[in-house]
Parts: sequence; C-alpha cells; structure tokens
Amino acid sequence: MPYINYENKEISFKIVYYGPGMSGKTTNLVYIHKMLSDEIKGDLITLDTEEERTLFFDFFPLDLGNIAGYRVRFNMYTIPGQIYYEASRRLMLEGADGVVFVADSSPIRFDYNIMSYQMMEDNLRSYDLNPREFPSVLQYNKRDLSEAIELGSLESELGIGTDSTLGAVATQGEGVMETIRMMSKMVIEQFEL
Ligand SMILES: Nc1nc2c(ncn2[C@@H]2O[C@H](COP(=O)(O)OP(=O)(O)OP(=O)(O)O)[C@@H](O)[C@H]2O)c(=O)[nH]1
Ligand SMILES: [Mg+2]
Repeated sequence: MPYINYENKEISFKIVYYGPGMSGKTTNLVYIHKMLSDEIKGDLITLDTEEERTLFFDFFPLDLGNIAGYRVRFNMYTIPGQIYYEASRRLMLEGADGVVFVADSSPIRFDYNIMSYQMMEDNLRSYDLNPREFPSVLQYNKRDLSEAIELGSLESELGIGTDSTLGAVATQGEGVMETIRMMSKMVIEQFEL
C-alpha cells in the first residue's frame, strides 16, 4: 500500500527494481533519472562498491504531479543483486507497491534469473503479499547479446503469465521508459483513494 499523508495531500508509491546481480537494475535507474527534467526529480543516490556493484540500494524520488488533488510521488529503488545480500533484498521490498524484475538475457544466467525470481516471490510472501497478484513487470534486459534467451522462456519455467513482459537494452535506453510506464500504470490502476 502506498504511504498517504492526508494532511499534506501526498501519496508516495514505492517501486523496486529487483533481479540477479549484474542484470542491469542500476543501469535502468540511471537512465530514467537522466531522462527526467530537473523539476520533477530528486538526487540519485547510489551506494556501491568500487566495482559499481550495488551495496545497499540506489534511490531517487520522482514527482508525478497531481491526481485527484493529491501530489503523487514515486520512490524508485534498486536492490543489490549479489547473492549474499539477501537480507537487504527482503528489507527493500517492505512497503513496495510494485516490482520491476530485470532479467539477464544471457543464456548462462537463465538459472540465476529463475532463482532470483523465486526468492523475490518468497520475500513478497514474507510480507503477506501474493506474488501472483502483485503489480510486477518482467524486463528481459540485454537484448543486444548475440545469444539472448527467448522472450517467454522464463515465464514458462516459472509458471507465470506473459502479459507484462518486455525486452530492453538498458545501456542504450531501449525499453527502459516503456518498462517504467507499464509499471506506473499498473501501480496507479490498482490504487483507489
Ligand atoms: N550488453 C549489455 N550490457 C548491459 C545492459 N544493461 C546493463 N549492462 C551491463 O551490465 C553490467 C551490470 O549493470 P548494473 O546496472 O550495474 O547491474 P545491477 O543489476 O545493478 O547489478 P548489482 O547492483 O550488482 O545487482 C554493467 O557493466 C552494464 O553496463 C544491456 O542492455 N546490454
Ligand atoms: Mg546495481
């Protein structure tokens, strides 16, 4: 559920970019941040290691203007994908209103994508959320790789639907804005004031 401040008439949604290590979550966020005009975005905060692996999270706030007299804000986060940060990943999902799962299209990353997705579902369940009903978008990133996995192959393995899936090349910005548009539409549609 979004955080609603009735006094200040503000609604804050939390969007989390989830996925295995090195799939391109930070690259997505950096691109979105770059595309937005200064008036609507806050500073991008990235906490990473020297090798640019996300340590805790990346974050920036995005002001989406007014809906029904309420100021709408999206707080955008990424999680750290590296295996040993499971506790941080679970924590980042607390209070989330939607997740974008950034998968790596490299064939050798297939099982890693599946494992990460299943862990995400477990983590959502730990907050009493039903992952099959939770607003989520599946982005197949790195479509520029010569041997990219087929769109739909992860969904078949996971037994989930394919309606909110798209391809992307985050390093070139391809599919990045489409992904966040799909996500925000879902999140806002689910919400009733
Ligand atoms: N070929 C290709 N490389 C990409 C693409 N998107 C991201 N990368 C590269 O993949 C690497 C990892 O990208 P990040 O955005 O840091 O990945 P991450 O998911 O945030 O990784 P963690 O923070 O460790 O979980 C970088 O070298 C990116 O340049 C893409 O679409 N195609
Ligand atoms: Mg990262």
